[in-house]
Amino acid sequence: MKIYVCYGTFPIKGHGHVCRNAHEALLAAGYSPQVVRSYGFGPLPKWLNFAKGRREVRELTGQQWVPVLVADDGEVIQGSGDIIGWAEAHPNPSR
Ligand SMILES: N[C@@H](CCC(=O)N[C@@H](CS)C(=O)NCC(=O)O)C(=O)O
Repeated sequence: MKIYVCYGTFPIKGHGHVCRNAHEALLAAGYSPQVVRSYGFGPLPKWLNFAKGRREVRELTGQQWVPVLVADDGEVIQGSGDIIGWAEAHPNPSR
């Protein structure tokens, strides 16, 4: 399992941030996803979002905002709300 995030999963002003929230939901569901830092910034034009992670996000989703989850079966889930919903609906059966 991979989660593409911006620059990390750090809290922002003690409130978390969307990449962190999605990552935390996966941990709470019993997963240890590979974290891929995508760098760049979603609203920027494509040519400024040249990092490998950001390119992979575009290939997977046709857009370049993170967070994006790639589940072990290859399912791609975009957006923190949908990732959190997926984590809650799919607790890791082998934990
Ligand atoms: N509605 C989206 C918002 C995504 C969002 O705001 N992502 C933050 C991640 S820190 C951001 O700044 N994204 C710009 C980017 O992709 O770098 C979600 O909840 O996932």
